[in-house]
Amino acid sequence: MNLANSPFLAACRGEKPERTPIWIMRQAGRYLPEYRKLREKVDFLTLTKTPELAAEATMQPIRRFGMDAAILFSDIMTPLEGMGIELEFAPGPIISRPIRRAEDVEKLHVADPEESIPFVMEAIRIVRREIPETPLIGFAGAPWTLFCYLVQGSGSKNFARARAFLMSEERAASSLLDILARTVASSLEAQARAGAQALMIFDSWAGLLDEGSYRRFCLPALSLLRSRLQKSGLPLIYFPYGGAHFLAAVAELGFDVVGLDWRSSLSRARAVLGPKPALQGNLDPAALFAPRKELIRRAKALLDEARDAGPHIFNLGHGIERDTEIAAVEALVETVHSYGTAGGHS
Ligand code: 1CP
Repeated sequence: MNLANSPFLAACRGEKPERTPIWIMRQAGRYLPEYRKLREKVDFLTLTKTPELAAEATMQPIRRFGMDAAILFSDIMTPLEGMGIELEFAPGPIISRPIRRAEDVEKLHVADPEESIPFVMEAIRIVRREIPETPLIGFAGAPWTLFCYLVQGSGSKNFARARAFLMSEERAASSLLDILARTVASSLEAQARAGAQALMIFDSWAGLLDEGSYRRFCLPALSLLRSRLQKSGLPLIYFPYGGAHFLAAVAELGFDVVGLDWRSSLSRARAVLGPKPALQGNLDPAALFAPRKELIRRAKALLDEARDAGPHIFNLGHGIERDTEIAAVEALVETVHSYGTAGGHS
């Protein structure tokens, strides 16, 4: 098959593919026995920094389930070491010296990906060679989501310190978001040059902001990203987790694909976003723990709703949970592939 005609890339371009494509956020990970086996031998950072192993983890879910897109095995925090940040994983990211003052921001610089993360581009080249028939998604964290970890210092339920930094150090906060946007743009451009076919921006903590703060702090950084990446010619996917309350602002950014979490309604999102972007999502990851019949009923209901809501890429509404059963994922992929055809019910 010509890669450009793959259902995933067709949907990204806003066309109606012959069948609905599916991939799953965090599809490479601990619910897979073959991933756990890889992880027995090396820690997470080593895995992301060893191109052969990162490529292997990327391809595992493709081989097992025949997903319609691969996503590079890496992490949103990976490009930050090149900015002068010290980073560990336990298992989530830990920043040894969080950014707490305006002076801390002045010490940071925009990272050059070819210098600081060449292993990412090498992993992309290996995946391209090994599974040329499957489109590969390169990705990065959104500036605000990376800001959350850098200021808070680790994961958190509500990132109160990061939100407070926006209020107390407005100029330093904008400056940090700008450095992050430039670092992320360079990383995604390098991933595009190495052979990625689509680029995704994970804004996992966007939903913590009210619309005013989102517009004031996130829109400038995201429009910088969007205008730089438009030149790559690749489809851009933006996933504002928990962001249903500011989708009108997201609409102004003009991304090719918008990811939705499971609380959003596909048809309501379509009404706000207009006809252009493809919608990606948004089955509740918990549905994979429901009785098989209920899982399939929900997947079909989502496909039915999507049929009237324009181009659609099937996905979960957030990352797959680590104790998800393999058989449930198989049933989901099978359902989407057989039921999600352009022609309708089968
Ligand atoms: O122990 C392990 O094996 C490490 C666990 C792990 C994994 C498998 C981490 C640490 N990152 C990853 C891979 C990863 N992270 C991918 C790989 C590709 C795939 O989807 O298959 C991707 C896309 C990410 C992106 C990522 N990392 C996000 C955005 C997506 C989301 O879930 O919202 C975020 C927020 C992170 C930070 C992070 N890295 C790792 C963890 C456990 C976390 C979350 C920390 C927290 O709860 O705040």
